[in-house]
Amino acid sequence: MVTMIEAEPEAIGINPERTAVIVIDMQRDFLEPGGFGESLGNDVSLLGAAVAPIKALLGGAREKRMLVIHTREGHRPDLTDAPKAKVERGDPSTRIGASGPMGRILIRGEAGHDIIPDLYPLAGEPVIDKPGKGAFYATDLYSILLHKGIESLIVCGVTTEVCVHTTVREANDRGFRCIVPADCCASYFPEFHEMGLRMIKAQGGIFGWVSDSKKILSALA
Ligand code: C5J
Repeated sequence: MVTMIEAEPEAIGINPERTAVIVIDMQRDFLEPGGFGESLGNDVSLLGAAVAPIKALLGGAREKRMLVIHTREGHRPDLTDAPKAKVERGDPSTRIGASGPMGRILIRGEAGHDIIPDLYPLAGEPVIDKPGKGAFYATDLYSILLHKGIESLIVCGVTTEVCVHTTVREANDRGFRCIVPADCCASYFPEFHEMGLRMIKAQGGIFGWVSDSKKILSALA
């Protein structure tokens, strides 16, 4: 059954049974003080705006029994999957792998690497641990989506212009229709958030469609 979702540059029809919601990197390391985001000099409070809309979106998606997938950016404790070019940036005392108040920064298994309590995955929802910015690179996301018969994605999370954008670009090239709910994404740079969304929907929707949680929820209801 096709559900029409109000979006830009135009409305898009999806089959909820063949649509997955992907929540990108809503981790303590990005949203809470003392983690990776703050170590890079960012005001992490700016990302909090996306939490309530994502929570509402997940409520509607779960009610519809849609596939919900979560991602976490991070690395192995021995850093063997972390490119030197990524690690060797910034002050060594706050780099990836350095010790912080939530454990080692951006390292799997540490408190900071985990998803914030408000959006914690439900049992059975796949969690994809990704070493890069895109959720398809060096992960089994593509095979999960293929095996589940997924055609369309609702991609949200943080940050709009980095991991959300990279994932949408990767997904678009793999043939998935991507809808990005604007209020369910956030950035440390509000202007990058705005521009990132504009880039997705420009040129007739070059990477996908931009909508918001209320429009998606009313279409699913
Ligand atoms: C960043 C992300 N910004 N999840 N990661 O490094 O967007």
